[in-house]
Amino acid sequence: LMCTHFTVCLSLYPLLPVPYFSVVSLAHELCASIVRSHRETSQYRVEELQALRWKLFSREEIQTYQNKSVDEMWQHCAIRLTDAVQYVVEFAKHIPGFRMLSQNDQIALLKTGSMEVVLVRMSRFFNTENNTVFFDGKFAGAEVFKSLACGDLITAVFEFAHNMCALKLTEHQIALFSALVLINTDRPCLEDRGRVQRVQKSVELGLTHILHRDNQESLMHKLYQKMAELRSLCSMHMEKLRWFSQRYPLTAHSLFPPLYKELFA
Ligand code: CLR
Repeated sequence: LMCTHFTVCLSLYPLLPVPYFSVVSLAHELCASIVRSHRETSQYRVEELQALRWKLFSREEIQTYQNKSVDEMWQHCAIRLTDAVQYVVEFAKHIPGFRMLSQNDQIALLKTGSMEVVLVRMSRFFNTENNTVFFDGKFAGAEVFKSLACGDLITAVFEFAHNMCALKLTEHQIALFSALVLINTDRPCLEDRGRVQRVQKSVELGLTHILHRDNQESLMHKLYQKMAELRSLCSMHMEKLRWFSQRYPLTAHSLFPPLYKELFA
């Protein structure tokens, strides 16, 4: 195959008499790049996280987090989240077709999608046996985040992670699903929706391909449901952020990482 730009090939596919095998091999290559990009940007391998499961915060350590002031804890979490977002940006750059989009469209997709992908990725860092998440080097329960004063958001995020884990997705499936969450034509402020749609179609084809291969086509429907849940979680995050910025304008303005402000403010 002489074709290096997958999306062009896939969008031409209905017009050209392309043999079925070459469509499959394109989907296969697209999946391979997305899976590789996911692996290289996922910070920890699943086995590594599995091995760290026994590391839990002590009572004293939990107390220390709970005794932090609201703005201190927000700043701390904003830094951790921004770090995670940076890896998602790196992941996005290697989704075939993403870099062909205009700079504005890349930013528009990341602005709404990066937090959603962080939440998808959170399920890899989550232990359903005790409902804890890997945070600051150890596993933390929801109570660790008490001083953020947004218990409803934390409860919803933990519940989402728990339900995501119940789907028992493979690393391949998580990679393709993350790409689909990011490349979304429903996002506001897109300049060239048509081009985004072509990339989206190719990622969709890739996900369909691996679900078919894994004999789990029924997952597709559940994943679309998860996308709707992600949307409401992220609008809740934005709402909390607005609340916080009103109450603590100084912290929000001068102590949040620039990328966090740029993407969410
Ligand atoms: C998600 C997967 C990333 C690594 C990672 C880093 C930071 C973690 C995040 C994961 C999950 C969600 C998290 C976050 C830090 C704070 C945040 C635990 C594991 C909680 C939900 C608090 C959100 C607070 C906002 C309202 C500021 O690869």
